[in-house]
Amino acid sequence: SRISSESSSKAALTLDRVYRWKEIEEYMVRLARNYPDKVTLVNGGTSFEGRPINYLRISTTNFQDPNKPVVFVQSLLHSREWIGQAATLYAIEKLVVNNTDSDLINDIDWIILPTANPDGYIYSHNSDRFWRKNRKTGFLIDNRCAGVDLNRNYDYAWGTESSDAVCEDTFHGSGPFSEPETAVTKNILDEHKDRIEMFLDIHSYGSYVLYPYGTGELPPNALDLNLVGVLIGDAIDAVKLSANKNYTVGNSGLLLYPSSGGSDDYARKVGIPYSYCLELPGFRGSSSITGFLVDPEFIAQAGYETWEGIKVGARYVLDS
Ligand code: ING
Ligand code: ZN
Repeated sequence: SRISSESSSKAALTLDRVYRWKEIEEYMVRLARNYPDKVTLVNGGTSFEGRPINYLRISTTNFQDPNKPVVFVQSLLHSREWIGQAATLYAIEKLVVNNTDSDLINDIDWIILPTANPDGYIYSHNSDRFWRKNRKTGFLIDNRCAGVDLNRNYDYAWGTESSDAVCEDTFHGSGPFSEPETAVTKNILDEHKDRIEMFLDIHSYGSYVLYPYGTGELPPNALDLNLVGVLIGDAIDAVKLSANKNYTVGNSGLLLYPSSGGSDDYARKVGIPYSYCLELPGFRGSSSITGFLVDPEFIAQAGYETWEGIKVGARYVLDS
C-alpha cells in the first residue's frame, strides 16, 4: 500500500518495551519529520565504531530564544542500564506527541540524547548483556580488553578516582574526553552552557538522586542541589510502585562511592547549576548484577515515574 504505517501513525512508540538502537534512530527521524515546528534531529558526533550519535532538540522557538532555560537529559551512557531508555523516551513522548504540560514545552527548550553510547548498547544486546563501557579497542597494554568507562572519562578530577587498567569496568581512558561519545556531551554542554539550567544523566540502578562531585567535594550550591534533588526524589516516590524502595538523595562520592570524571561533575564544573545522575530502580529491587535486567512490567512505570521527577526539577528551574 502507498500509505505506510510510518506516515499514518504520527510517530508514537509504545512505552512498554526496550527498543534497539536502530529503532530509536528511526523514531527520532520520524519525529523530526512529523513535528518540524517542535523537533530538530541533530548529529552530535560519531561513535568509536562509526555510528552517528544523534539527539533531539525540542523547542517551540527553534532554540533561538536566549531567555529560555534548557534542560538536557541523556541515557544509556552505560550500555547495560537499559531501563534508562524508558525515561528519555517517555520524556520525548510527553513533550512532543502527547503534551499535557504546555509550560514545559513552551517555556523550556530540551535536549534529549537517548543513546549516549550506541556501540556499547548494541554490544549489550548482541554479545554481553552486562557490558557497561564503550567499545574502544587498540590499547597498547591489555589490548585483549576493550572499552572505556564513559562516566569516568569527563574532565573533572580525571583519573584520580578511577582505574587505569583497560580490563576494568571503571577504566578512565587515555585522557579526559579521549572518547568520541563523551565529546558529544561536552560539545552540547559547552555550546549551550549559558542556557542549560539542568543536566540529568539517567543511569541504573539503586533509586538514587546523585549530585556532584564524585570526589566527595561539595559544589557551592550543594544545599540547593540537595533540596531540588529531594523534590525530584519525592515526586517519583509519590507515584512509585510499592515494591520499589524510596529514592535516596545525596552527593555521589559520599553516598555511594568515590569517583572522578563523571558527566554530572563536568556539567556542574562548567556552570550548570542543577546537575544530577539519576539511578533508576533495579530489577525487582535486586542488589546484584541482575539489577540491570529489565522487568517488562516496570518499563512504562519507569518512564512515567521518572517523568514526574523531571517535571518537578524542570519547573523548579523555570521558577527560579
Ligand atoms: N552509577 C554511577 C557510576 O558511574 C556515579 C555512579 C554517579 C558516579 C555520578 C559518578 C558520578 O558508577 C552507575 N550505576 O553507573
Ligand atoms: Zn551507570
